[in-house]
Amino acid sequence: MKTKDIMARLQAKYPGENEYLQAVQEVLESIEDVYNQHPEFEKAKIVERMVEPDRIFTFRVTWVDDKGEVQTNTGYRVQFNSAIGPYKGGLRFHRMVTPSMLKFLGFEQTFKNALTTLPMGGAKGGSDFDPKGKTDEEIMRFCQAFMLELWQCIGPDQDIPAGDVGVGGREIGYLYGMYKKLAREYNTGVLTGKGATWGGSILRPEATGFGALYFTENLLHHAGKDIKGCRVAVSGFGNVAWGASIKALELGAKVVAISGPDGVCEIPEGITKEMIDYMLVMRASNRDRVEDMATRFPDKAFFTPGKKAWSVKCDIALPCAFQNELAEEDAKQLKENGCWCCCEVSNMGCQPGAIHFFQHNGILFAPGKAVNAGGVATSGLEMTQNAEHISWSGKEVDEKLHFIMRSIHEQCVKFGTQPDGSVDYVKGANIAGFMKVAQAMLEQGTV
Ligand code: 2IT
Repeated sequence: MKTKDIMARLQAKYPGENEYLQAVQEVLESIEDVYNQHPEFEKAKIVERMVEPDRIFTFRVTWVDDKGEVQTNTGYRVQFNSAIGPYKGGLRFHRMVTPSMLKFLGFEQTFKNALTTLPMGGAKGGSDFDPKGKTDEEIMRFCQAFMLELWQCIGPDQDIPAGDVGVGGREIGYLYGMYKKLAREYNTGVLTGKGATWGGSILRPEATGFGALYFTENLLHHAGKDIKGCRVAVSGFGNVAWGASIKALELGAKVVAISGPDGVCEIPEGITKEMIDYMLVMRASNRDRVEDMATRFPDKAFFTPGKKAWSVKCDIALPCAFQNELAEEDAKQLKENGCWCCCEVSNMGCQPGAIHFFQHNGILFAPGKAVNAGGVATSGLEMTQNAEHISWSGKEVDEKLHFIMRSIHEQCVKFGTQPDGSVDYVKGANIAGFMKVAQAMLEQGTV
């Protein structure tokens, strides 16, 4: 297998699908050497099959806004790979959603889910619906219209969606309500991220952020460092940034920045519990503005329009917002400002140039598919609880999450340790995930 040849073919076949091509390139580069040591993979054309989704559903979603105007969006579900379990992955509602974005996310999800130690295949879905400025009623009507089509594609043993950007507990509630009505199935295991009183797992809302900090602790420990007292810059203020901020504070770090599409809020004395709670209010308002934090806490948070979180002095950078949010220039600025570690929490949050810069300048770096896997892993734990008709305590879920993140770190170290003793976490995560999926595909024959 030659990455160059496969990429040339995919570029010709899917011109302009930049996020998808970027995600595939990153994985193929990492696994090429290992792959070529396995002639049985080459014979079964594992890579050629793995880069193509199993299937993609595309559907029209029509709904009526508060003014009585008819609105039309496009909905998708990309079922990427089912080698190690039923399709699993979130739904993203964002105005920029395209098939390329969901293909990149479904592809990443396949490897991430393999790392969790749980039996889940990879999928992703969503819509170009823009939640910004929408009322609660509009969100509900959109979710119901979306499920009118989606319900036929999903099921607790086939495909289990969850949240992602623009989809949280509120949206999962509306989606599940409509699913029950259409399917006349009352199995809560068809969606994860549900409310705690109707099948949701305790700690699922926090799990992506908590897991990211547990992974960061493992990585720092391996490098002989400690998170206590570190200044942490977080991008975004959504569900993931919220969970990461809670745990960073709990572990004795100081969150000195959060950001939004409008700019950055610098918080010199570190974020407080009250401010973290306010992130939930900001998210529920659908205003998509981080400036609201500075308006609410004028003595603590200082807003600068148009700037990113990476302009604030920190030790550790945690991208928690969107793909490609951290460019090579940002990586350089972080280093100039003394940053020595970046754990990518968003999916593909760092551009390739930024990752190369970190790796060549002695900055510890770990990729999203390892760092953020605690979210989907806890979704897997939610599925188990639903299937057994039980619910675990927060303590039980947290212990399992700790174990899973430790195990993901160990897999990265196993497959990513370099001759000089340093760990290439990108290689480690990609090879570990790939080997598991490839082996399963091989054993299941040519399908
Ligand atoms: O990117 C992700 O891993 C998620 N959005 C969570 C997916 C899930 O099924 O919980």
